[in-house]
Amino acid sequence: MSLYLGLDSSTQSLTAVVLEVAARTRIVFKASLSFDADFPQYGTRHGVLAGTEPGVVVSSPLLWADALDAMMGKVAASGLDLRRLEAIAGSGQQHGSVYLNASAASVLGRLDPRQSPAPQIAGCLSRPVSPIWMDSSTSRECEEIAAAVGGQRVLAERTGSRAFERFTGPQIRKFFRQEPAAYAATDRIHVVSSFLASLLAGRHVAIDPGDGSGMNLMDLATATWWPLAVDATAPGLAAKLPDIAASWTVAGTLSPYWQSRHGLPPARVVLWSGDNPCSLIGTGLVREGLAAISLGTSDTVFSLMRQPRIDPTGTGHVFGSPTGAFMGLTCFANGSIARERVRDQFGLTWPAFSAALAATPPGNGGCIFLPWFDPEITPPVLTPGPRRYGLTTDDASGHVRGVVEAQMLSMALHSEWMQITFDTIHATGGASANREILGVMADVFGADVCQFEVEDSACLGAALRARHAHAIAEGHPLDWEDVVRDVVEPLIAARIQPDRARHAMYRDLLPVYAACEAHALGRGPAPPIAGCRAP
Ligand code: ADP
Ligand code: XUL
Repeated sequence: MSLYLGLDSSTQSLTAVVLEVAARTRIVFKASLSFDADFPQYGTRHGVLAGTEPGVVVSSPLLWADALDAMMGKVAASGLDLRRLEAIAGSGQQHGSVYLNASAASVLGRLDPRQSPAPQIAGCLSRPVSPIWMDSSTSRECEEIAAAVGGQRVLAERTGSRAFERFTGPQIRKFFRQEPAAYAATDRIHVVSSFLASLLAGRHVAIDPGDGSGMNLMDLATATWWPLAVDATAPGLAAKLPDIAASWTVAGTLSPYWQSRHGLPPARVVLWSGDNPCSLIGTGLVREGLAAISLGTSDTVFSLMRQPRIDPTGTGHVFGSPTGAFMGLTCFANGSIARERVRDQFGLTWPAFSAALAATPPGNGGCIFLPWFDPEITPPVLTPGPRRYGLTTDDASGHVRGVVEAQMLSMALHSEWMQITFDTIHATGGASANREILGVMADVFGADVCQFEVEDSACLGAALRARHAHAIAEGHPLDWEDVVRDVVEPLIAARIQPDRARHAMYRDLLPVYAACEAHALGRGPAPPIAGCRAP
């Protein structure tokens, strides 16, 4: 019997899952720490620090390190026989970057086990904060990088995405431009995933192609840094970037720090990846023809791709998959946070939100609500503010249905570029516990929707990746289908089926939704809203 630990450092929390592999694979430990509630000394709200300028969204790498320490303490106190812990892998919110000076290389390897990691690595940061995926402040840098490599289309074909504000490359360029001295003092730039893996291994480790492809810096076909993009981003950047290595690379063993501090064994530390690539594994999308929707802080829709197909509309991404193939993904910033805004605005609980959704007619009487509370990634909206078509501001249930329908219609519209035919959606993320929301998903997509026992598929995917990499390191590789068997089983009894008549209604509503989007973005005439309430 062997144990494998998966960790997921997401926007708002750190989660851990331990898998036990015997005749069957099962989950024997699960725990979660909330950044806001469990680490109030950092003063985050929804996992982020209060912004200084519009569009700027940062968090604290020391908070992530403290949370990792607390979680390793919880794992150590779990009562599991941790001598059987073979390997650890992790998942990180994508795109966020951590800036370290030259002292990190030695400090990471000789942390004092009597103290928590945060105060010990504070002096290694050449930038005290980390810009994260919600940041939308780098439009200028996006334009500059795209122009320098021959245009957005060239950048997308080479790296899998056009330049996006939240991607690491544009963020690095902005840091170089605004704080040249601090940039010069930076020896290594990690993403969230490779930073936390480096802490565990006690030395700088590589970035995997899943997270490397979220930087606008990696050549997707070869999984190596693309010199033209690296040079277009900032001078001297090539020397500051970690290596890129296959997702199943063993970076080392758990450093002596974790062994002494928490009595953990020298388990293998496998490269971490991004949360979406890990979710691909944790929702069982290890072959083409399946799709998943994650309803986390962000909402994402994704699917495995054997060959990369770039989004001609420029909204979607192609990332590396931890299987060695590729994944298509479209990301929506106004996910759970927008649902929460509506819930809180009308003083609802989640059960009351669900009841309001169930009590409102599908199609919302023809009203459309665009829930762009925060800057939106898809479609790009830099000046936030919700837009209402036919909806009065005091209509609580109209807003509840409006936010969910708009999110689902937007996902359907902006995932067409992936050209995947699927009849089942694997739902994951915190809000996938809500069956009323999943009902709207099933009706809009005309597909069955499955729930899973583990809602944090990124964390589960990380644990499964640990197992996969360990098997390779032991010389007896496993098929991915075998890796995900037993644990990533959709809950059959919980399958939600679409209603054909409602699906037909949503198909007719999709062009109306698209027209509202176009109108709100100043790209089209006022849409023909039929049967809506007075504006
Ligand atoms: P992260 O992206 O940080 O990993 P999670 O996947 O953990 O986020 O999702 C957390 C979110 O799930 C919360 O912010 C909350 O809005 C949402 N959530 C939790 N329970 C429900 C529910 N019953 N209905 C709708 N949303 C929910
Ligand atoms: C994906 C994206 C988000 C983050 C946070 O491109 O920006 O989904 O990974 O979870």
